[in-house]
Amino acid sequence: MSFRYSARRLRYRKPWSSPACLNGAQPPQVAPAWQACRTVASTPTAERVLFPGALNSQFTNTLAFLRPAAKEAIPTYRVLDQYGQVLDKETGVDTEDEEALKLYRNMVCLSIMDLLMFEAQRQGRLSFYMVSAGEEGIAIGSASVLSPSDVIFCQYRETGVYMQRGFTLDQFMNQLFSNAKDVGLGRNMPVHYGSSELNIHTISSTLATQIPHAAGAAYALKLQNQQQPEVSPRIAVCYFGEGAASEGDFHAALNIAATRQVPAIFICRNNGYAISTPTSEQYRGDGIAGRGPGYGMDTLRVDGNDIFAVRRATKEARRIALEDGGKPVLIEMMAYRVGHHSTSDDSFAYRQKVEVEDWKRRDNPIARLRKWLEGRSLWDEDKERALRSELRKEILGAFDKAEKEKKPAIRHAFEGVYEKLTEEQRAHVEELRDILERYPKEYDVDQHEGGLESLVQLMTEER
Ligand SMILES: Cc1ncc(C[n+]2csc(CCOP(=O)(O)OP(=O)(O)O)c2C)c(N)n1
Ligand SMILES: [Mg+2]
Repeated sequence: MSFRYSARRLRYRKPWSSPACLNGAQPPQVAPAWQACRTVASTPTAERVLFPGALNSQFTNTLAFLRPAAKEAIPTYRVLDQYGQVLDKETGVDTEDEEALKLYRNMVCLSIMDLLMFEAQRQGRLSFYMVSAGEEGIAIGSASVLSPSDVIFCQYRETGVYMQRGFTLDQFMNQLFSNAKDVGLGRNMPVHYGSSELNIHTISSTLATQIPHAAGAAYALKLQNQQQPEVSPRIAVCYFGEGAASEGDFHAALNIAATRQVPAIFICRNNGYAISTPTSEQYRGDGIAGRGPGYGMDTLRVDGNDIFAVRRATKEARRIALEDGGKPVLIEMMAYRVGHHSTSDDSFAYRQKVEVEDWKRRDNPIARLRKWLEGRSLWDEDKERALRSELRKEILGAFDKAEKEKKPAIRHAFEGVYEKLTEEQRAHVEELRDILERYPKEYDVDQHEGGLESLVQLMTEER
């Protein structure tokens, strides 16, 4: 009975119903299988399976398991070789010289800021910091080809995305010092930046939570793009490490993004480590890119040390992501985490110094772009020295200003959760005020904007 029903359904379905298709001819090129066919089953004479769960699979009498280990690894896309030479002279580099110089400036700026802030943490002037060393090209290159209206979700090692989008040195420093000018009101730990003006969601330490958020945002954008055809379409872009891709959230997010066909790019930074855990202990497949086809996603692996490859890949991914109203794309960007995981980590406890030194010497996104610039006579040692000294001054200027600012008003610790303070919160405010008044030597409230007065104000305003 069910067979007859299925056969009848097949007759009405074009082009899946064509005898050529059922007899094992080339699969039709029209609508993707998931759109064309939902509840069909096979006929006894068919050479292809039309089960709802595995569409268009050919029958075979060869017992052959898929053996991924016997397959070639997914290739890694490059535009430049490690000497800064263009590999395909005909296609060349689609980045103007001016633009390349700006990208170089931002990468150098990020690397100097990283060195200074890492040192500042060691001096006890900051509580925490995370560097991007070796991964500057991924963040800066990808952000440089997105639309400013695209919505971005970062992990925590994408400071370059913020920098490329226009987050200023003052804004970085205000957040790092948790001062009164921090747009996050001092509520987050350092490097957990956020910017609604730049369409970048605030970073959360909890790994992988940003991935389903991005899939959901992309679904909202898909609807918005459909409903507002007069507005330039937008996509969601999500960054995460290969370690975060071991979380359940990664799988749930990519699957929902694929089944809903949302306009999103998922950018995995594969830097070889999740703190002390090497990739060899995270997965057995071909990296993170190897998972893309499993979700039915267009997928690419890119050399993250090559900023031109990163840019071209991201640009093309954005085009694909907007195809047919939405199509998620996965890109795995390969780089090596040159620095320690964070200021709380000493990576030489779990990896050899020589391994890091080797990578530093072998390949680096900044050195590679510099070689290309030098090859075009756009750069030299004098320019390098001048740029470094100028940037160092700018960063230290912002650093000094931010360090001198007051801390945020204490009232911000209570506000912004409920529209009005709850009774319990009011009791907490009173309790805190009492403690701060009783122990003035332990708690220097004057370093906070408004001192104790901000709590008094909060209680009177709320009445
Ligand atoms: C849910 C969760 N589990 C564990 C941690 C602790 N943790 C913080 S960063 C990190 C490693 C993440 O590695 P990866 O995603 O590869 O990013 P990378 O640091 O290499 O840039 C871990 C395990 C966390 N923050 N959240
Ligand atoms: Mg990692």
